[in-house]
Order: sequence, then C-alpha cells, then structure tokens
Amino acid sequence: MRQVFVAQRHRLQIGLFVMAVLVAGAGSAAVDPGDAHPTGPNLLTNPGFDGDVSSWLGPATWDSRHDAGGNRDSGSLRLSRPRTSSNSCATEEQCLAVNPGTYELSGKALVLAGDSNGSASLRLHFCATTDCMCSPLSFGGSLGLVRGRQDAWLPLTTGPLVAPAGTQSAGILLLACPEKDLVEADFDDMVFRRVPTATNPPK
Ligand SMILES: [Ca+2]
Repeated sequence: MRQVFVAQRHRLQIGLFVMAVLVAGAGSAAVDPGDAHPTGPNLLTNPGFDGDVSSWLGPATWDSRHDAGGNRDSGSLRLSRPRTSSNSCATEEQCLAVNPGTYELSGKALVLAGDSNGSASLRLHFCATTDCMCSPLSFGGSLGLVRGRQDAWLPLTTGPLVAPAGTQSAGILLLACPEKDLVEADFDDMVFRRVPTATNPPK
C-alpha cells in the first residue's frame, strides 16, 4: 500500500514539474520581440531612384545628373511645376500597406530652379483603407521645407508619426510647390520605416 502511495506521489511530482515547464514555456512564448518596436527596415520600393522613378505615382521624371550621394549610376526623382491659378503643388506618391504603430518619413531634397520661395517638402498620412485614398486617420508634414534654390542637398523629415488603430495603409508624398512662377526640385534617399514609440516626446 505504501509503495502504491509513493508511486502516485512520484507521478504527481513529475506531473507538477511538466506543468511548471509548460507554464514557463508559455510565458516566454508570450513575449513578443516586436513589442519593443525597434527601428525597422526601409519599407519603400525604389527609395534611391536607381535608374528610374518606378514604383512612384505622379508626374515626376528621373534626373540622371543629380544624386544625393554623388552616385552617377543612381540619380534622383524630379518634380517640376509652374504656378497656375488652378493648382499649387506637384505631388509624387507611394502607397504602402502598414499596421498601426509609429513611423517616420525622411529624405533629401534639392531645389534646382525656380522662384525664391518655391519649396520641396514631404507629407505622410495614414488610412483605414488599403489604397491610401481616405480622410486620414492621422497625417503630418515635414518639419521644415527646402525653400528657394539651394547649392546642396538638404534633409527633410516628418519626425515620428503615429498610425492609430485601424490603420491599413500609409501614403508617402513628395511635394514641389511654386510660389510665384515655377519650381523644380529633386528628391533622393527616401526612407520610410517603423520607429520606436516616443515615451518622452521632444519639447
Ligand atoms: Ca539616388
């Protein structure tokens, strides 16, 4: 009788041990490494305009003579727009499927010609639809403009922008806006990626 009791207690101990291992395993599996939201890879297709402006939608042309890194084999994207009474900015777009999170759009711009106040800038918006055609859930523009003719490529960024719950797509826009007569601007080295969620936003 005592032997039976010992055997039953032994099985119980083994059972508890197995259960403890399973619980521990379940606990570690529940830790999603994505929870930290580390900076992700560049999500854009053809971000450096290597040889063309494919994967971007709009009136842009490819500029083989100017590259932000001086790479003669790459080139950049050019937007030109004369000012008319009926429109304002020339816009080039790429639409991407994204999940809710925090993202940042950045790149470089060079205003080549045009009036002294013509500008190049970026815009980013998030949609609950998959086609980037929506009344945005959230949106933001570049924190600065490249305004007036420049001799050097200048950086542009939206800073971190939250794609709220329900987000299914992100619209990435490059804009060249004339103010008086005409603007001609190049864009290069575009980056759109997931970034850590800011816990202490910069003041
Ligand atoms: Ca390039």
